[in-house]
Amino acid sequence: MRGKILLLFFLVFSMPGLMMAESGENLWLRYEKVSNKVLDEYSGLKKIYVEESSPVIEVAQNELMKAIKAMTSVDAVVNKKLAGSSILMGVGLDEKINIQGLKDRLKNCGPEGYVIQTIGTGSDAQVVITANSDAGVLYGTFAFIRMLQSEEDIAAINIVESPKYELRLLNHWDNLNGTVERGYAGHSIWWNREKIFKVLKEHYQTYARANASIGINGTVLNNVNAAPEVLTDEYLEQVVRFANLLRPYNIKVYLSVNFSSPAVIGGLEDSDPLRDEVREWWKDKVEEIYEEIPDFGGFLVKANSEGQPGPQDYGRTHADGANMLAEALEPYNGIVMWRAFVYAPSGDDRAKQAYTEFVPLDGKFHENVIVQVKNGPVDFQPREPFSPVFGAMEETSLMIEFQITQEYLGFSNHLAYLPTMQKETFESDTYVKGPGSTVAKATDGSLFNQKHTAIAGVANIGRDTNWTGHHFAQANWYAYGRLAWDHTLRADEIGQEWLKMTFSNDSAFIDPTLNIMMRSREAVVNYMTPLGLHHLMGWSHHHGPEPWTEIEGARPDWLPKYYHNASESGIGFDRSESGSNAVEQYEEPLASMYNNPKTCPENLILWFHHLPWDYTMSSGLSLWDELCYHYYDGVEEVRLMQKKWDRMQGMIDEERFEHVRHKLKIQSREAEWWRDACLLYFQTFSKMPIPAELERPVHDLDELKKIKFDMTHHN
Ligand code: BDP
Repeated sequence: MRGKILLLFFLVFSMPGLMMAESGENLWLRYEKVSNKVLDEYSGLKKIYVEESSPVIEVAQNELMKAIKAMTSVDAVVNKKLAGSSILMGVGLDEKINIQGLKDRLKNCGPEGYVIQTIGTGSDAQVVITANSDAGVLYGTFAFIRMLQSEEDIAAINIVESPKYELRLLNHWDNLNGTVERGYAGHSIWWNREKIFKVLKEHYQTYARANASIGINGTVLNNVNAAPEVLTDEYLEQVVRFANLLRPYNIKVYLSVNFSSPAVIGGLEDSDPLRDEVREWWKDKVEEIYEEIPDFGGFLVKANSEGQPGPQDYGRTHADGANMLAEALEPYNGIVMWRAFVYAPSGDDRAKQAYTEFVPLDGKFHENVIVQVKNGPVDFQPREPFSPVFGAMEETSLMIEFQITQEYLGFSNHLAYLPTMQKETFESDTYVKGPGSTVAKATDGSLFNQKHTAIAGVANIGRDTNWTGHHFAQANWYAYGRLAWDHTLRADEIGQEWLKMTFSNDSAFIDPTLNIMMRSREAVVNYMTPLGLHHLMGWSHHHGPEPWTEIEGARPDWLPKYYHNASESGIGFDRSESGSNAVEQYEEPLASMYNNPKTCPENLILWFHHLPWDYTMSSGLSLWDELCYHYYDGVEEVRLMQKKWDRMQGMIDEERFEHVRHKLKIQSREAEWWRDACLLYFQTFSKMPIPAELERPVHDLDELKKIKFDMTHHN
């Protein structure tokens, strides 16, 4: 009997990936043992030849050795000779080995791309990982490791890759006091940490490795609502340390700066960008930074937006402000990322304001300025049309900003796989240069001759052990990086990669789980803001539903009623010609298509139109009934997600399984909360019944209105 128990114990704990409790701290870099299926083949990876070492190459080499050891138990060694090595890595290999076409392939992979190629066969086979730069070798190495993790066949690899965007950044909205604006995974990993380096070095290395593995090459360390103090010695000292730590991973650091810094910390009278003294102050500050961080990336600026100071405070334009900083950074090849997320209290439709303020400035920005535009015209909603600024500024480098942290999609409580949403934006056709002028092409340099191409994602990273609060939120970090590298990748293929590395290579696990992920974002849209509704969230926390909220003294365009306009006459924001005419900012045929409710895509219909409750939808249902079905579908989908997930028990470690199960339970409850709050509230205007075949709401409207959302558990 005892023997049997021991055997069982042995079997359970020797099975790769099963049962061992996992916290998620290693992200997708777990390096589980590969299965017997590929072990033989992979065990041949014994000798590594490295052409010219450097700190970056050393990182790549160490990672590879560590991964091979963990996955195959082989202690790979560095071989001084090219001949007989199983892996050849480094820059300049094309000079040493004769592979037909390699030089041409290297020409196609730009400064940070790579070539991975197998030469020879059988026991003589060699894997070559080469590039035009050390960074390219680093990315190629991680790509190769990813293949091993996914148990891909490595007998005949032939890959040429190059990133679509030059600068691939994370934006951390981290405050110097250690809190994270819109962060739901604990406090800041950067600021207000006691023994910053000694204890946390490994932690930072995981951060750096994870980002390098997906091609992130820049990180903004502090909140766009920037404290001027970040530019004081006290904080710059820390920035220097972070820069040193991240450099071998090819990650540059950037800072968000407060436009009033010259006045606030420099003691100047004001921060007028056209005053010499102010310009000098910035030049000196920039020089000071570059003395310590020669590869400093540059500045991110939120100006004249939501109360932040900016050039308009002095009657100057965004271009005046951006160009002043650009001049200071230019000698060092630094970049200014100037955000277009602006909205003045002018009373004009908020969705129009970025375009109204920025498009007239096209061509006026210096070459090292990139205008950073949120994916949609309002604010990271579960579904928005693309921002009409994309494609409208041909003479300016434009970059897209996505939000990875789920400010409006259920925080770290809801499973919402975001690439399906991001792909929707990338693939939206702006028509600015005729059909096929997608947002991706309008930003990656293929449509316009942008000086710089870049992309930013607002990070969902915090001090939680699993980094992102929800295990599945790690997928959004991972996928953002993969899409920043190549926006043509499909959301499902990225999801599959991530699942394999993060959980298991077993298709019995992957297929249903991928299905959960792929349907999750639409579920959130349905139970929160279907048919183009938006911003129905509580006005400050942005979590639960508060379509009814009225706050004395608050800006109307911060409140849900401004957006949904529900009344007895109907619901929706009229942005057609007869309303705010936001449709006009889009190129034809989009402008006409959006302008007419009959041709407007129904998933955006209430974004562009105010329609009566009995308006007939393409399904033949009334708008009210259609709305009800969408809200109910959203809830049903989450229940289905729960059922599918429950069946995964035993296929992965219990710890992560239970954690996700618990989160899904919360999501399911909150989906009902959303559905009931919105429908019961809108019903007070529509005065129409919820279709009889649907279950009855589980809440009471008056009770729901009393819920006071408590943010303290979410930060
Ligand atoms: C909004 C957030 C706010 C940010 C702002 C921004 O609610 O916290 O400061 O975006 O992007 O979504 O600047």
